[in-house]
Amino acid sequence: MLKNLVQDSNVVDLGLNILAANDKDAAQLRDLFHSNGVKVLNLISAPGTGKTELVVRVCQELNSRECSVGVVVGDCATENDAKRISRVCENAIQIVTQGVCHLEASMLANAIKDLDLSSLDVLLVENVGNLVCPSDFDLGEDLKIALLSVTEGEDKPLKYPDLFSSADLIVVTKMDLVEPCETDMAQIHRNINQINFGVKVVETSARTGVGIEALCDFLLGANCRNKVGVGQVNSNS
Ligand SMILES: Nc1nc2c(ncn2[C@@H]2O[C@H](COP(=O)(O)OP(=O)(O)OP(=O)(O)O)[C@@H](O)[C@H]2O)c(=O)[nH]1
Ligand SMILES: [Mg+2]
Repeated sequence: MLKNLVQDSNVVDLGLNILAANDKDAAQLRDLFHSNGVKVLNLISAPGTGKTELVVRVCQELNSRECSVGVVVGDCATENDAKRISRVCENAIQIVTQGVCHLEASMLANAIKDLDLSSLDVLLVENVGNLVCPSDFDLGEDLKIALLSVTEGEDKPLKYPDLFSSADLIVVTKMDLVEPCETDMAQIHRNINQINFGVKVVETSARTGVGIEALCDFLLGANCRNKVGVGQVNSNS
């Protein structure tokens, strides 16, 4: 029994050490992003929620507003997502985590080492598809964005409270599928509010384009720790 307890506390210590080391790396990244004036957005959701499709749409919208965008995307095993994104973004970098279920600040730092951050207005980070682990690992981002598709079930904010309660923004995806899936949108909003009262929610469909402009308006105008007034790129153009 005691042995088990000691083993358990060692595990806890190791976990805390990993998170503390990540927090240190993330603080350095945040300084780097701040000094280069780039707004960094960390997109987190279950596999298949529509992160990559949304990133593609957001890139297209931001390109049309003359914002300079970079993307870093994490995946356990493939480079598929970066290939998709590179059609609309010349700065698309894939991190293949070899099975690790989340991105860590050190992985992001390594991925962007050859990127000219000072030339970017926005850096989108698509995390590995997972509703649990990514939310523990700070990446030095300005906004943590949780995605929830209408196909996943209304209860996901309640089942994964760590992510949804710590998100600065929640993006509902695949709105074009509300009717065929008979999704109860009012219930989704009630569950989100229960877990993160008053959080900004944007409803989108990457398929139809619904909500993409509103999302980009929010992203550019949202309070930003790293750069004040990226939105001016839009309003002045
Ligand atoms: N109908 C519909 N399908 C969508 C939408 N967005 C994405 N999809 C589809 O959903 C599937 C998964 O989309 P992805 O963008 O690859 O999802 P993801 O969250 O990036 O997935 P992982 O990177 O594997 O975690 C693909 O078949 C997309 O075409 C949408 O708005 N509407
Ligand atoms: Mg993806």
